[in-house]
Amino acid sequence: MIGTIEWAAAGRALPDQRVSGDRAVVLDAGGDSVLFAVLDGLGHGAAAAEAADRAAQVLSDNRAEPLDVLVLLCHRALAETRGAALTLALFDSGDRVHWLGVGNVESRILAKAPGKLAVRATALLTAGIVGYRLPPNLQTQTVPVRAGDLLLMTTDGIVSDFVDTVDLSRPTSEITADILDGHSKNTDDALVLAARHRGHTGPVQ
Ligand SMILES: [Mn+2]
Repeated sequence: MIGTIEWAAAGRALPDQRVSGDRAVVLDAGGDSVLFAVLDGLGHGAAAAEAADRAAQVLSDNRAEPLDVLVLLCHRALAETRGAALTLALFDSGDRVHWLGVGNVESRILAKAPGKLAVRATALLTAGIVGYRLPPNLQTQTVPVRAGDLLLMTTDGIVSDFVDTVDLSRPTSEITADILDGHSKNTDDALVLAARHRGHTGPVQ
């Protein structure tokens, strides 16, 4: 738990590699806001991990900055690395998620709908590589969320056919473990992060 948010991440390196170039970052951003980030250093192995680690440090050091500023700071810091894909998702104190991504880390918000699961929102993917080439416009999207909604962020080592298999009633630790087990590729590092919004009114469990 961080603030009112239950979260978990599961990941693993490409088979035969010692380190993963995928990272999950979770930061208290102040003012009841929580910043989630998923990074995928280009390629795999130690050089990918170094790019991801540098970006994670920049986010930690500048966590209260607006999302587009964070992307620019990471871009600068990663100039001498091989670069990374990066998606940021900020839960604010007003039941909203703000997100911004460069490259192919996918983010979506799943919600309970009568009799089924609904995708409330999917983050736009913008082409680019942090550290090498940013898209011309860094446009943060804002999505309203309700208590119980689940944010899922996945690197491209996860096949996105997992969406229909998610059981929202289960803890995030089980949801992420299942997605990693059943939907990861053998050709890349893989990471999935899940965060469940508990809402800001009423008792927190
Ligand atoms: Mn990858």
